[in-house]
Amino acid sequence: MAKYSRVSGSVGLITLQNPPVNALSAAVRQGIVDTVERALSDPKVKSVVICGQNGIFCGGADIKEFGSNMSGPPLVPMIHAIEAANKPVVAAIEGSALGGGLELALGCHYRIAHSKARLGLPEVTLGLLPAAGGTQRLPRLIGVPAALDLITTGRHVTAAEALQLGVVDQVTDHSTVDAAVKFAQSVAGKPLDARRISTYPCPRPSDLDALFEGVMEKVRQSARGAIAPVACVQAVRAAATQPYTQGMEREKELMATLFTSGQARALQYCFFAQRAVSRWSMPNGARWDTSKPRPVHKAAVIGLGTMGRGITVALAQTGLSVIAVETQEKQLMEAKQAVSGMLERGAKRRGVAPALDRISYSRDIQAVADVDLVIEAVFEDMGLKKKVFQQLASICRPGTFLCTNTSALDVDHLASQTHNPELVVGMHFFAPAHVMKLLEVVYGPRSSPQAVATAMQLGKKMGKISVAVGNCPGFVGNRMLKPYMEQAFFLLEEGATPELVDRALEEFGFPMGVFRMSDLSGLDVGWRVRKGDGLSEPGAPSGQPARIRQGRRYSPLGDLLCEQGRFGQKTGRGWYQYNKPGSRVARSDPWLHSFLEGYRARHGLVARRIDNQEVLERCLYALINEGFRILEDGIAAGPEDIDMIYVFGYGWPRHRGGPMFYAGMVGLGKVLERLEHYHQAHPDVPYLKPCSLLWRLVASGSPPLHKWREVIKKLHSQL
Ligand code: 3H9
Repeated sequence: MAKYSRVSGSVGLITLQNPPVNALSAAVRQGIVDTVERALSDPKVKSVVICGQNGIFCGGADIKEFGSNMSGPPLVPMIHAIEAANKPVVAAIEGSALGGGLELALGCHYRIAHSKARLGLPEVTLGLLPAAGGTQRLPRLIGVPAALDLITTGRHVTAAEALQLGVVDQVTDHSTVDAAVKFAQSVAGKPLDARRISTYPCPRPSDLDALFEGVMEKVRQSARGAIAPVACVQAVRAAATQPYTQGMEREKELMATLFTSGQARALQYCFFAQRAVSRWSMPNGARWDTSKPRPVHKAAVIGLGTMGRGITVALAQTGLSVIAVETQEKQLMEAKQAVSGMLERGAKRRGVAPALDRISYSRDIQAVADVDLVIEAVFEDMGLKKKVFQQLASICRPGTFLCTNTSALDVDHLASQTHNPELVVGMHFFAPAHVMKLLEVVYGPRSSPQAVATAMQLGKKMGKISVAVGNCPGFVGNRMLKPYMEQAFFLLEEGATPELVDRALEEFGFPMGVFRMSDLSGLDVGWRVRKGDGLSEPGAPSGQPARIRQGRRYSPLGDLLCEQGRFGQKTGRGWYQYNKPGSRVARSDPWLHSFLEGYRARHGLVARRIDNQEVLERCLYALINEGFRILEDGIAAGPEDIDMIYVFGYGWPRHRGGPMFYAGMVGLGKVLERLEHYHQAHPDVPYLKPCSLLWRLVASGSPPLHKWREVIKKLHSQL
């Protein structure tokens, strides 16, 4: 809806009303059409101001309407009518003007923004392009290179940058609506021809072809298979090379392709899923809306290795006081230097002062006695972590939340080392912890809802996508990674190369395939875990067949590489070779290929041709199958939780929505059929055996993802 009033005698004030972000729903669009008509036909009104209620101009088209039959007046003619008006129309931009919201403002004759406002055309992040004239008006207003940057990245700019670029005409620190009304009065009756952006010629850079080729190449590379950024470039090219009307036709045509694409569905699903995961629930019925978090002002980090340093930076940048504890003098000094460097670089990027004085360093764990929350980030060793938790239990004041940054160890076991297990949760950060967006908040059977709520809120404050998950080996992310990596190893045994597997996964959209990723994070990490699980034994296995462990197929390939000191990038050798230790450019390694051949020969394995499809099906469906098991076990509350963990923590391409969404897109029946096929071929691989929830969903007619929770509930009630 839109409210109409006349202010200061001669200004028609139109206020968009659709909380929380004044999205352009059918009712709002109708409201705008009606109120603009009213203002233009009222002889007392000499100029018009459009603003949004509750301090936000407009968050763009109503994304919820996209999946349904769209009704109501379309945006394009509505914006044209505003631009063609014979009275000046001024946009008063507070809060956000995004997507269709900014396009509406670009149709106005003037734009005045509050200094704290943010503007942008983020349609590309939803698998779309700005199709209400944004791709045609913005380049005409600010030039092709700047418009390409904003439209292909979807980034939001500050009011100051918008002013500098020429997107807005004025910025105010005071009431934007008052400033806009005053401004509207001052321009009443003035000619408007020079204010209609669609009539501007588009500035044509002299090196137009080279510019677009360069941008297109860059966009294709970073898009990793996403089609919207490419379409955005094509639309802006039309603005630069064709008259406005034809450019608009091209914009419409490109949007039509994007609008119905699976990628747009996936990206819009991610938009809502990203927000939905904050509405967490636990199997015992505890929920986000009935659990009150406790404020955290002062936190401590124990252990200043890579993870501890990143966590310290993230906490300090959030504005908390942090006590950073490291018992080794040398480590402490190194950490202090590294943390200060990270804070300084981050502050420089954001144009703020570094939060160096928020951190105090100590070698003595007693220093954490009066904090509100501790995050333990010592070496991943249960014995050591247990000791730290016992110490914390006796040092910290009552009520202190004790969190562990373990990536796989039993949170409940650690909780049992304390007098108050209800105060213990896992906070599983991802490296580098001050950069990566994902946080798994792991609750054990005894964690209190308040502890979970507090960790979730702290995560949100730190700018993380926090997902609450149950306690099991590997939690959600790493648990699903296991079958994925296992399949990749098996594919090598059967005839694939690391290059072939990685290429298939990278073409799918992962930034790195499994082997390049493993080289980056270090092969020794998994080796240590496998040793801990009793799977890997250095040297010859004692009497047991090399390729069977605990009654199931096992590949010792990773262990064999580690035994040779091939730990990946850090040693200059892993699944690939590198120029020198620490180098990042992976090169194919002939040694590795002959090693694989020798290995196959030793074990009587005959290499066969493996294609991309098999790589994707085996790796991804095994991972997805484990995702269904996680849902079945109640470790994740819903498929959105799993998907956001994979999108934000494991490089799953966002335009494919996450593994569970992807399974729905492929068709649950097909995933089931392929898993069955592969399980028949590899009966000694339990991860390939379709789990009962998948069977159940297929038997229930493969309902859409938002209905899975009902099937899961039924399954649980029958157990
Ligand atoms: C477009 O405009 C296409 C055009 O070119 C036209 C083509 C013809 N629609 O993020 P928050 C909901 S495409 C519907 O938590 P914040 C959101 O789901 C659109 N709902 O708040 C959430 O609901 P819930 C281009 C929307 O203050 C609630 O509002 N526009 C929309 O942290 C609060 O959201 C965009 O991509 C929407 N457009 O951030 C902008 N926007 O409470 C998307 C939000 O149930 N929006 N919701 O979970 C944003 O980036 C942020 O929401 C914004 C506010 C910065 C505005």
